[in-house]
Amino acid sequence: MCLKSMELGISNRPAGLAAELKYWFDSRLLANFSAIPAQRDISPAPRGGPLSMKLYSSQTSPFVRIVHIAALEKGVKDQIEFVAAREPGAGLDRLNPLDKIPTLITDDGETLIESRLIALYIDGLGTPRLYPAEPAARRQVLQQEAIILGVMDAAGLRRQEARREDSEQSEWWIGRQMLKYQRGIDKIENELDSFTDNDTIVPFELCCALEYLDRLQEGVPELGWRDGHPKMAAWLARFRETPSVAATRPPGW
Ligand SMILES: N[C@@H](CCC(=O)N[C@@H](CS)C(=O)NCC(=O)O)C(=O)O
Repeated sequence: MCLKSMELGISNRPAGLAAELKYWFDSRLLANFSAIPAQRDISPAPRGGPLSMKLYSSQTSPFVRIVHIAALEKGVKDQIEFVAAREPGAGLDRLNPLDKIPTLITDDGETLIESRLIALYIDGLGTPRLYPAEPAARRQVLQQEAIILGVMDAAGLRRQEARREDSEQSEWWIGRQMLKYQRGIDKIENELDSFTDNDTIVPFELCCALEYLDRLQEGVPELGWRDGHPKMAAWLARFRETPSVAATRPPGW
């Protein structure tokens, strides 16, 4: 491989190649240093092996929960080490400039941010199911996902505003977020069958969103969604018993 194409390779897969080079380099150094047990402490976990990926997470993040469910549904949860992102020294800000969870380090050493990108990556580790391959069906899933995650973002921003001093809160900003939130959940209620009558990521995301809204509503009552959305409430009562959903419910939820 010529230098130019190596450089291109590096720019395409910076973290992965860098990790591989470091591994090779460290292995060579340690092989010449007999006092250190050869490789045992430095070998990366085998690709696809137990704990070969790292997920920066917290127990209560609904966005992390989506990724966790995707991993369970795809049977790759054992490959993921969950790292408490908010522990001192976790260093998430050096990996993700947005300093947000979820952030995934793949077994290639690549850093992926945003729940939807990570869930897409996890789905691609086996035969895609959570995001259908057929273009029209895939677009529909991505569109419905955008609405659900958008509702979560708007509700989260509304909740954050409530944490500011009363005098600092913006009525204009609150109104904007509440409109997005209300239009979003109304749309989902009206099209509930299309959001839930399938085997994709969408019902799982909707469940994570609704249980998250239930928690936010404890601090901001206007984020309550159950009144006026009876179809969603009845659906959630059934779907919340799905094993991967029940297994990832934060304690106390
Ligand atoms: N759009 C992002 C949202 C992720 C997000 O907002 N995560 C929260 C925790 S639930 C976070 O890390 N917030 C820290 C911050 O915004 O500084 C995604 O889908 O991953």
